[in-house]
Amino acid sequence: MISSICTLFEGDYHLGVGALANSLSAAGYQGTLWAGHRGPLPPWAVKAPQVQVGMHRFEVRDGFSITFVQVETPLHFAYYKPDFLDRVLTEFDPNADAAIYLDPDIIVKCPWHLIERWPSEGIALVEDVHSAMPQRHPMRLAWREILSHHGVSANHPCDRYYNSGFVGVPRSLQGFLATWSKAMAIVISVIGEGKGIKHGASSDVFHTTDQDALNLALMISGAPVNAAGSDAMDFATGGYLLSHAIGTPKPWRGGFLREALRGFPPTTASKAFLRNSDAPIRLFEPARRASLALALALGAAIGRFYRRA
Ligand SMILES: [Mn+2]
Repeated sequence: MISSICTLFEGDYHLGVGALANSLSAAGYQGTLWAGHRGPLPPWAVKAPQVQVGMHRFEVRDGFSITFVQVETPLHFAYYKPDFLDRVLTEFDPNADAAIYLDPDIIVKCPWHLIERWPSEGIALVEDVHSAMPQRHPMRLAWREILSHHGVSANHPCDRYYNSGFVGVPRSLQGFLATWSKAMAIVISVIGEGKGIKHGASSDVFHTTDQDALNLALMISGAPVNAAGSDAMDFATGGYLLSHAIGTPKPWRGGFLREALRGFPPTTASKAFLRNSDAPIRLFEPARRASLALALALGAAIGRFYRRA
């Protein structure tokens, strides 16, 4: 089974893309990472030759390259995920059996073959930090009511809530992407355009908007899910598949010491990022990397005796 992978980034999230690519390289990935972006190429890839209009190819190592795809959409990138996955299957890699989207703040920790077959005959997903969301959870009841006002029924039983940072879709379920986009359009019509990924309070009917839309799409479509637990993104201990640096500040911005003194020691995902920041793609000058590593070690030491409950 051939799974083609993609990500989306802008601004300094290119540092996350570089670390993701380094981790994919270590995992033994062969092929292309399709990286949609707004704005300039990353500083570490400025010399990447143009292969088509709006496309630049950067060789990570033998057999693995990143193709940067200039994306023209006014949408917040979180809202663009299903469209970009659809482009991978239709436009970029018509021979792939599946397309996998990974956020640029994710690191792959396991051998590639485990990820590659994950979307076989089901949507590949990881449970979110708070993953229990029973079928008749009050939020699901609210969602069903809003969808019914839009003439959409969402009665397929779901009892888990999934993270939208990693989504794998087999070609046989490509139609799921349209359902996700449609759910997104309904969410946007409710909360208004131009909003980021977090909206209002946790109790708002739509809070993590693109992710809520993903979970709505599962209720609408009844698509089979190939899920791993929240440990698979290092939200719980014992994970070995992926590491996801959710929230802020992102690990490439440092601040490990300051955060540790606020009671938030460096996360497993921050450590995974730094481990993958040097080869084959060198993301930082040695002095900068050393200072990040030192702050991370000190932050972790502080965290051994001082942390928020
Ligand atoms: Mn993320």
